[in-house]
Amino acid sequence: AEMEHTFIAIKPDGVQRGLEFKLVGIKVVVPSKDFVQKHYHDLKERPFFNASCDFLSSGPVIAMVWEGEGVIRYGRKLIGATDPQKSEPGTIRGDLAVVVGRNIIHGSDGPATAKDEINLWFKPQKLVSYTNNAEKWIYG
Ligand code: DAT
Ligand code: MG
Repeated sequence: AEMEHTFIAIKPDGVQRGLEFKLVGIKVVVPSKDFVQKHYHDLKERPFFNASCDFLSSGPVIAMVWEGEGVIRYGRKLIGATDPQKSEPGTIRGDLAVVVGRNIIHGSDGPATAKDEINLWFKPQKLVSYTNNAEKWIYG
């Protein structure tokens, strides 16, 4: 049987209903080892640096930029602790991962790293800037 592909798109109403944070960038990419060494540069003295870089460059990554007040801290809260064994139930790592070297998801740990990581992963013109229609009823 032939492998199928389907196109899925969130339509403007789904994007703008404003129930959560705003997704402003997304792509699927297989990053090179050289690239992920830049992503994890803060960890280069750590014993798990090389293994983490091998892992992150081992296949497709879905990279996203989310926007909103408190989104950095809230993103980390949803993701859970670095070690899935220490992540609360209900967090992504707590529910879906078992060991620290395979913790399935990354989130920037603060404003400075968020800025650096977004710059590394996305060209500015690939991020969208838009005003949610609901904001026009609040701010004019
Ligand atoms: P986080 O991804 O929660 O920001 P980190 O920045 O300290 O955690 O480390 C980056 C990744 O490196 C982490 O998601 C998984 C891996 N890692 C961290 N600590 C580790 C450890 N003690 N042993 C093995 N891998 C580890
Ligand atoms: Mg980190």
